[in-house]
Amino acid sequence: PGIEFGLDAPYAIEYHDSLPSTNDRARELAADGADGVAVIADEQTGGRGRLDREWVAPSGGVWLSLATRPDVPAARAPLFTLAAAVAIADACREAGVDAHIKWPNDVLVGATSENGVGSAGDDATAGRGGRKLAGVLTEMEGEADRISWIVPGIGVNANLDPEALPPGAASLRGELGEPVDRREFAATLLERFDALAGTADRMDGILPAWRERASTLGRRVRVDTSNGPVTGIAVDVEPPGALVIETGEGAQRVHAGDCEHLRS
Ligand code: BTX
Repeated sequence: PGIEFGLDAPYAIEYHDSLPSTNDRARELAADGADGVAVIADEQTGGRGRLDREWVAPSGGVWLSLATRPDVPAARAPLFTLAAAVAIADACREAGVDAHIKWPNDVLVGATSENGVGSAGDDATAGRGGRKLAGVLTEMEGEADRISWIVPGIGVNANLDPEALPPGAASLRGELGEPVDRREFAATLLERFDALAGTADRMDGILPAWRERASTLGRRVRVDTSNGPVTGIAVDVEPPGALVIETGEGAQRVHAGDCEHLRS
């Protein structure tokens, strides 16, 4: 534990060869007062997705969680998830992979056409028309008016064989045909995230960047929310991260849920 990862980044780096989950370690650090530490592991043995789902995280990925204590109201927490998705998409593009964001937090590669040709099997979370390259799991604690800590957890399938991943997954190596420099990738990602997170108080710094990189807007979607499914055309994302869906019976805003891109 605590090996210097040797990154030139706006965060202190705590590198581990193996951890159950970088989010668990970053939560510990953040609850202890750490602000601005990136926990990175080569492998996770108990990686977590949203809603208690498993995140497969063998050696070769970029598994990274940030221990942060930003001075913003808890209602703005979704912005950090959007910022993480933008940072991932930008780092992927810099590495030469044309990645796009599916609301709110999946980074996908592959067909972006309306018909979603190239759909990734029957994994509903992978969504139509794209294979999942990365995901974000943000965890936080705090009062309504103030975040105590927030841990954006970022998982990118970097130098992995897609065969070793669940159906519907893609990796940078699989797309490029050669491995990426994970240090360089992580440094780009952290720099980008830091710049975006710094605009969270304005509410408007992250959304334009997100809109530009998203493949969800303009498409027919179904979002499974805790109140049931909402189907319609995704028309916009509004502060602090709600998806606006035109349902035919008026616009509905959804704040959380699994989004599937539908064939139109
Ligand atoms: P999610 O709930 O959107 O996606 C989880 C689903 O994605 C799984 O049910 C499975 O179908 C699929 N899946 C699992 N592993 C992979 C993979 N490696 N690539 C593509 N698809 C996969 C997304 O949750 C949030 C993931 C965050 C992961 C990071 S890694 C660093 C940090 N630590 C940790 O424990 N979680 C975060």
